[in-house]
Amino acid sequence: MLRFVQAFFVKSAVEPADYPASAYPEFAFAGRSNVGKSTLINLLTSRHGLAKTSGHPGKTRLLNFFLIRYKTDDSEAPGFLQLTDLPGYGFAEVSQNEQEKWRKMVNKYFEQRTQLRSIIVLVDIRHSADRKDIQMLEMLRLRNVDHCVVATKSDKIPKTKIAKTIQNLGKELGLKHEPIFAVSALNNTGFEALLDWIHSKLN
Ligand SMILES: Nc1nc2c(ncn2[C@@H]2O[C@H](COP(=O)(O)OP(=O)(O)OP(=O)(O)O)[C@@H](O)[C@H]2O)c(=O)[nH]1
Ligand SMILES: [Mg+2]
Repeated sequence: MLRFVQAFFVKSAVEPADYPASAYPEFAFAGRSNVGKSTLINLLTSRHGLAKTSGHPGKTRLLNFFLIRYKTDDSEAPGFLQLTDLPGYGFAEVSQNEQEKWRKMVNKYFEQRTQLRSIIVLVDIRHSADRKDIQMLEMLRLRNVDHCVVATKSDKIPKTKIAKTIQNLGKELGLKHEPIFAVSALNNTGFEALLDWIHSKLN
């Protein structure tokens, strides 16, 4: 089992020259604005104000880097990894110019962040597959970037429908071997499977 024991905000950046210099394995959270990326980081780290969240989409505008000290059952020694909160996409009030800036910032990150292990793509469990999410997943496939999908806000649908809903969503999103997990920040459920998956990428 993987446990995050300490979490720190390192810095925000736009350009690769400003990314943290550390070479720890890194996992990034991507998805539409308001899907719950920052909330998920706070829950995984049990630090509620760590990543700034908001009821208004478009809260996170830069790449935000977090350093995590973790422990696993198989080792006494702590390890380190990093999480990156990516700014959300698909926010209607954003100008063309801003969208282009976003595209450049995220593309550079995918191309140049050498220790990037995997991307965690978040989708809202209530919505059917979204064009922007499909585009993001296609881009990750093309670039050969390892990834999984997390369906957020599972508290918004009946418990009995969760398994079938994520199975359908996975199909619609074109997932083949990549897993899809359902989580709820409200009920604090679904994180173990995601943590196990992150753990499996660490060696
Ligand atoms: N009911 C419920 N609400 C959630 C859950 N996760 C996030 N939210 C809410 O969704 C809203 C957006 O959450 P954020 O974490 O700020 O979303 P984000 O993806 O970081 O958004 P941007 O920074 O704009 O890209 C907040 O009001 C959260 O409280 C969840 O699992 N269940
Ligand atoms: Mg955010």
